[in-house]
Amino acid sequence: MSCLRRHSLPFLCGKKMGPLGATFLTIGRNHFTCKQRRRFSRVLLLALAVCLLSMPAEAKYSGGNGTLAEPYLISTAEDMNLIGADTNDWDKHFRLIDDINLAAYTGTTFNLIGSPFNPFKGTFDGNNHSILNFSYTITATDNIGLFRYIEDPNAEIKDLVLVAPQVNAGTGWFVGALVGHLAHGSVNACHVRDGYVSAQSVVGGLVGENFYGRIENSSSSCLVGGQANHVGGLTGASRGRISGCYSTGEASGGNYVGGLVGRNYYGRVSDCYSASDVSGDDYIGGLLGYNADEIAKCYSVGAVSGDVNVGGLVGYNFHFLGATVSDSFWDSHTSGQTESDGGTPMTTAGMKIESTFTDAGWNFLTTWYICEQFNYPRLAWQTRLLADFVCPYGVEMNDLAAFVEQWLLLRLSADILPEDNDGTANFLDYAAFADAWQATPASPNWNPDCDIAPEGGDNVVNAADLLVFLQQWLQFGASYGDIAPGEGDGIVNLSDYTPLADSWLQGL
Ligand SMILES: [Ca+2]
Ligand SMILES: [Ca+2]
Ligand SMILES: [Ca+2]
Ligand SMILES: [Ca+2]
Repeated sequence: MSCLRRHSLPFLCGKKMGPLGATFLTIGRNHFTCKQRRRFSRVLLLALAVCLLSMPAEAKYSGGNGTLAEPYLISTAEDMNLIGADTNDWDKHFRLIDDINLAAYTGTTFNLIGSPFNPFKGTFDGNNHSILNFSYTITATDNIGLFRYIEDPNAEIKDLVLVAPQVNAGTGWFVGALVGHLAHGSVNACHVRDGYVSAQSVVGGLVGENFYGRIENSSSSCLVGGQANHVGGLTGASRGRISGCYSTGEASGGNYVGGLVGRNYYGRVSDCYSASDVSGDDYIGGLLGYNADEIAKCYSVGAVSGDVNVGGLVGYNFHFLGATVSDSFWDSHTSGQTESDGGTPMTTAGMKIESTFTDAGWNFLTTWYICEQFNYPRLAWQTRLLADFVCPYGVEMNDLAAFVEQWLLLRLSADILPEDNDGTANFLDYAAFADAWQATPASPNWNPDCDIAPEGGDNVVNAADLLVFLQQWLQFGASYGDIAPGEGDGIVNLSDYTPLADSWLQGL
């Protein structure tokens, strides 16, 4: 067969060519031998293949590639809604890089992430950002939450705030604002604020069911309602680990209702508290409705009401199975309950004294703190606002009064200790100063805070610094009031008033 006959389109030298290749070869046909053309066509095909392979894949989300090192970046509501649309991504890693608002999605329009048949196995790092207005309404489906179903020991949701989520799953089971069903994975430092969650059974403000997973350093401020059983401010039912968590708001349902957890089948609940009001029929407790394992170092203060097995802290504790409640308290006044199946009743005043808790082995160095006589204990991770200078918690009249006292005061350079300054130079500061005497940056006893003269320092602590120190001895200067700009500028004035006004009545 002659080359020219075989050359007739669309077959060219025995190979089927696309229109592009045909055009190139047509141009060259008068100048190349058939062998040359064949070689040329091979090179062209190879070049095309290389071109196609080297084209970047269609960009997904707002960047990243879904690995742990380079998680997919989520910066918009559309990005967030894409995760649930692609089951292939449910073992990938994600990071939120901006606050996002999901108000555009109502009913069932938002794509929930993970399913019982295809659980989410990846990680989602909220990066301390917020997701606002997540809402989902459905009449009768189980496992509902922003993440429907998580199942993997390494799956993790962390550092995320859900603001004003609204979830109503009708007669569905296993429902929480953040996670419906959490199997083996972990939820760490996640918070629900001003939420509403309603379903039939196993309902929690944060997580519906904790199934051998871990919930740590998280909180829920929610109205949580179950038409039937297993309702908790934080989680409806738990067979896992819960620590460093709290709930506020309201939990109401039929049986097994608790301010924090409706029913604890298995696992330890420790260093937690509930201020949620609780109501239901049977197995109703301020912290836990029904406990079958271990509760330690917890307290509750919410109002509790029910018919049978009602307790200020725990409604029913399954002693026969070895279930325990240790070093835990409830406010026998605010709860309206003098009885509990475990725990120690305490007056409101007693609940606001640190020694009540430290005597029971609570850790007020790293786990808890308290505004004694004003407030109940809080978890150490609940950082106080910058302008919350003095007790009680929150930016209120006492903070304003303290601030006014510091008005126009200068911060003393010799106020070295304590670290957050006490506004005066006294023996405490002198001790630090003496320790650093004659030091330079090369010395083991160097402390740059003691190099206070000349202004800006001269890398030695000597007589010039001592002179300034003595001038400030027992003087009164600014301490906590200097909170702006940045780390403070040495004087308490209008720029410090701004953050106070901005956070007024917050953190209470
Ligand atoms: Ca305060
Ligand atoms: Ca001082
Ligand atoms: Ca100096
Ligand atoms: Ca200032």
